[in-house]
Amino acid sequence: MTIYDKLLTHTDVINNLHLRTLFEEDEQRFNKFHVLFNDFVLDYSKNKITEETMELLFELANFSNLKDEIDAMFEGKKINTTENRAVLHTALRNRSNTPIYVDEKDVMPEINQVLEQMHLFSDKVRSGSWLGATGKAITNVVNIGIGGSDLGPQMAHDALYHYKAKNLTFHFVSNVDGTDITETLNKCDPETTLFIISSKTFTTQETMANAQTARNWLCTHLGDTATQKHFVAVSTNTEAVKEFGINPENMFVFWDFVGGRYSLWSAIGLSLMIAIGYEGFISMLEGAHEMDMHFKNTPFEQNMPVILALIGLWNTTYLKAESYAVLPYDQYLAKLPLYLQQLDMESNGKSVKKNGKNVDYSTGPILFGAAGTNGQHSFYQLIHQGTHLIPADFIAPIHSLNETGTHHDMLLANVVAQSEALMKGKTPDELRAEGVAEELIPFKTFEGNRPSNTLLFNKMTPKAFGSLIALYEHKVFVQGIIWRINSFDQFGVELGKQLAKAILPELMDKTKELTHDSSTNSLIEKIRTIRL
Ligand code: G6Q
Repeated sequence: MTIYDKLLTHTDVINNLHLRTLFEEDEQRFNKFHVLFNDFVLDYSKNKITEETMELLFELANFSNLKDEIDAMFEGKKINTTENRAVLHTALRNRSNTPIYVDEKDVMPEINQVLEQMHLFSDKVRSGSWLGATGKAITNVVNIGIGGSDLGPQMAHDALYHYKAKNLTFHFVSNVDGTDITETLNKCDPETTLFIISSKTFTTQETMANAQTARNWLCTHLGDTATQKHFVAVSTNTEAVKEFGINPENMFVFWDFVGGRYSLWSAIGLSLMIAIGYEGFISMLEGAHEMDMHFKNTPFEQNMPVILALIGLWNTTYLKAESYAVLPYDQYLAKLPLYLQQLDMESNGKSVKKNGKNVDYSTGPILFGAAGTNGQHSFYQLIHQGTHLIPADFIAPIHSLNETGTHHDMLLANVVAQSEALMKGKTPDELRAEGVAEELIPFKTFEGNRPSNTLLFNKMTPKAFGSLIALYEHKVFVQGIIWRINSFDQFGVELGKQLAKAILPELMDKTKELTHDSSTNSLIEKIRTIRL
């Protein structure tokens, strides 16, 4: 029997068990199903698993050559096969500084050089010694970028807001909707604003449109030469940066072995370094590096990213859960679900295997979430009593950075209560014992048996944050390997972009003939009638 068949057969066993019974029958369940890394604890005992499930999942990981694949990524092999690229976000945080070769060239010297360039620049902005065109210090930093060039820095800025320089305000403009840039510029003074144009390709339509609008605004107020003091670029495309009018000295490079959604650790994190300082940024890299070493060197049975991945894969592919909730009980992590949506869904939202054949199993789930406790008062109803199986990750720091009265105790009580409620449910007998009226019992019954992980760590620090994000990156990687898909391309976003390019001139000129389907033609006509 193949490992796949063994797992499929095993689902019948699991589907007949209830988590409540599993806990009642085995007091050691938590001891068996939790894993530690630094001050992180991942409790995965409230999943629909037994020891046999985990053995089978580890067998699946071995069968998928996971260890070799992990090594291949860290060694800079070109594992992004459709784009013939290495995948080396781990090199960006390689604090041990061991050489890593791509095409026989050690990438570490260049990585360190750019980090140093970021260091010098961020120190100047933070200390007020980087002066704008009229001699004033910077007070507002605007990162213009989209997707991977926006979500990481923005989410990290919020996550580490506690450590942010108090003299600086940060803005993140991504949407091509003119409202985004206009409302941001309304909050800024041209004399004291610095724009960071973050774009790996420096050709992305939205980013270039926003960058041009920002430049026009600046030049209208301060004249054309002001660009030199108010614009810097983060990109792999030196020519396009020069053409835009940014001095190459004010350009921070990165490389094609860094995927957009994995680029927070590169110069794409420049706004974050300005916000939290060089030491804070390095501390974040160290946290990620420690998670990298744990991932690379720990046997799968104690390996946090591997376990998190296997549990997720079990839920998605074998227990047929189509979605997955990420529920951070930390206000600073409110944007984590948005960030993970890109990381997970853009990486593993694939239906073709690396060998070009279609998959015949489910791959990446639909990910959503919100900061606890807010989600409890909206969509948790469906998680508790709806018809869908929605595994959840609860994430919480044990100490708050803002210990205020008993707020944090209340927050923690809620996170622990939610996973208990999902696991145990509430039976009709329990309701009767509480004196609930018979006609209300069906409505008040909770089936329970709903899986969740709980991830606790001591406190939100740059280091803990780095480890947390690296944990999820590696989780996504492991799942991609086992599903045999390429987690590092994103051709799925291309078609819409191409069509938008074709439609743009049609929207702006009503004499252009329309040759789309009747819906698309009518929508374009409607817009033209109103706008032109
Ligand atoms: C991420 C994707 C995508 C990318 C954006 C921005 O992995 O590739 O989200 O980051 O399309 O691209 P640029 O940085 O090239 O502007």
